[in-house]
Amino acid sequence: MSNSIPEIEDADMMLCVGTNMTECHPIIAVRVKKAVRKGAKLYVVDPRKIPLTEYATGHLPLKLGSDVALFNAMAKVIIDEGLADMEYSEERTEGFEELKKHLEPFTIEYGEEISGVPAKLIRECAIAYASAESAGIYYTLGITEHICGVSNVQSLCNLALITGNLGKRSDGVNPLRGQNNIQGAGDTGALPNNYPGFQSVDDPVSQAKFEKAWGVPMDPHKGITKIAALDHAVDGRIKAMWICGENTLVTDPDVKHTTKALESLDFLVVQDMFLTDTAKLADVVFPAAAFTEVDGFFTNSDRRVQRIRKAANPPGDAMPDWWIIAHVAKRMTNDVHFDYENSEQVFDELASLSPIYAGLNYDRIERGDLAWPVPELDHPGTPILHEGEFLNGKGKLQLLNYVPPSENPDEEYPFYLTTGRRLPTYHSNTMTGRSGGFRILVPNEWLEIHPADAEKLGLEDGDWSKIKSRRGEVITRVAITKTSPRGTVFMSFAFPEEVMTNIVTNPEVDPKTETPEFKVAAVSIVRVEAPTGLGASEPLRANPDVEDPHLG
Ligand SMILES: Nc1nc2c(c(=O)[nH]1)N[C@H]1C(S)=C(S)[C@@H](COP(=O)(O)OP(=O)(O)OC[C@H]3O[C@@H](n4cnc5c(=O)[nH]c(N)nc54)[C@H](O)[C@@H]3O)O[C@H]1N2
Ligand SMILES: Nc1nc2c(c(=O)[nH]1)N[C@H]1C(S)=C(S)[C@@H](COP(=O)(O)OP(=O)(O)OC[C@H]3O[C@@H](n4cnc5c(=O)[nH]c(N)nc54)[C@H](O)[C@@H]3O)O[C@H]1N2
Ligand SMILES: [Mo]
Repeated sequence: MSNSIPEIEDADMMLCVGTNMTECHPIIAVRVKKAVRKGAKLYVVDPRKIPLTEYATGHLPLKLGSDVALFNAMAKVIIDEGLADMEYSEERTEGFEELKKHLEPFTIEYGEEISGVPAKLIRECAIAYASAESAGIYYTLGITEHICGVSNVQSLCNLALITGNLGKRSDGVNPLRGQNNIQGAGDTGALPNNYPGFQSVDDPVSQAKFEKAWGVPMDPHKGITKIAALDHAVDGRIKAMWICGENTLVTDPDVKHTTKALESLDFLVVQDMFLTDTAKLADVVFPAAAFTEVDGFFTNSDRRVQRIRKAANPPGDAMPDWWIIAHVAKRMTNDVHFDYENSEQVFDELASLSPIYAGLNYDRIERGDLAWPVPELDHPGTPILHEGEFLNGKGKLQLLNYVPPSENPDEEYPFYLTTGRRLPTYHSNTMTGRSGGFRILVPNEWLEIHPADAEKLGLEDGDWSKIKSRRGEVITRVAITKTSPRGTVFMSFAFPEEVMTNIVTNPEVDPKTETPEFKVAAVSIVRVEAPTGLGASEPLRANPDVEDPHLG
């Protein structure tokens, strides 16, 4: 995030895009609700009527994958109405005139035609965003898990840059990070293109620095993404794989392809807390300790570096992840660099090699209130990025075009399927599925479908249906609800033992990030008889229309 979480409650305007915050980031959503209570405007851009819309000044229910058309139209309104911050644009950005010209065809009428959001509402939202003193953008997977994910994000950056809403309190462009320590994983170099501290692997200065520190030559080439690695497992270029903390078989798109990839490997290692579907395919399984069973550090969504502390002993042979990796590495290389005695030594090495962590140590992160960059030991941290200037010079405005999703409804597959999360379950349910309480809240999967679509298909609430895409098919119950718009259905992926949702999802990726288009697949839906064996008697499910428990 460019800004810190507590600031959100002082925003004057919040633009929440493709983020089902009350279910997926409930703690952050509390700040949004507080801001609304203090009088802030809230606009929600999401195809579905998610619980956050209950608090919204306006809900823009756009068609799947049409964000660029919508945000370009908003940018044009802002410029045409004279609401752009010209001083900021001149001082801190480049390409304003080019953007203005590029946006000429992106009228609000065109925006309406592509996104389905009424032109008037697009205009209202644009004016509210541009006229607010501090307007923050918050987004999550609804815009990144598309073949146009990068363009989607850049179209939001354009809005922030032309209105000067980047670099001060309660504004910014804020991706809410997904898993608890996904930010920390990136910080420590678990990315194909960076050393720890986001230092590029193809930068000779960084290469020299890490060669000196680690005493071995660095590979000067960027690595590949997981998506590419699975493809290479199929084509035989990759023979062995080590999967740490991921249930890849269940959570990657196109399960048939993933299964083939993992089965093609000569050697698979899985490091997990549980014997997951992925771990069952492994030659070696390393039992990992849970976050409550280890000492270490996590970096959260707003870049605050925090200690985690051991509260219980791990069961059986389970060991901390860093310990397992270091011990295998030591046996492979006999390199003394892997002789860490504790997680603090790992942290100190990270800080010594990464300028953004240079001013941190275990004492300084004791209270967990410092956001990186923290370049020196007496530095107070940087809760707000880009204050006064951008690190890389000027903010470049991007000339973006609308690109439709890679699959769109046709006669054979007449519905859009979008997938995501529900509050009581976490991803493949390996963890939440082990708790009885969660099972009461969400006992099984269901397909969320609009009443008009259900009627056309002869479906009644609780009926069983077959959802089929170009990749394969699954069977699940249906829940009739107005949460999803007509023509678009929704499923989670939390019950793989019954409904392997990712059999049907679309493996097409954004060409820059190789993030799959989990958010759009074309599917057909037909009513089927209840399968024997599965949930035999009464259809079990929680009612999705029940009020948001966080209301009020
Ligand atoms: N309870 C719970 N919380 C979680 C998780 C969990 O599994 N369970 N997972 C965590 C992780 S790793 C992540 S990444 C986050 C994900 O957090 P979110 O991204 O908020 O969750 P999703 O449900 O995947 O999808 C978000 C929204 O995108 C909308 N959407 C779909 N297509 C489009 C589109 O084309 N445009 C726009 N504007 N919106 C669209 C969907 O309707 C949905 O409401 O949640 C984190 N928090
Ligand atoms: N259809 C569809 N598919 C999606 C998405 C979607 O929106 N739609 N979203 C995608 C996104 S954003 C994400 S993040 C992925 C999530 O995909 P995964 O990360 O594969 O999902 P999880 O079920 O959370 O699996 C995490 C695994 O880590 C293990 N684990 C937990 N803690 C530790 C630990 O400390 N150490 C080790 N070694 N293991 C641990 C858990 O037991 C679990 O098996 O799913 C992706 N897949
Ligand atoms: Mo995620």
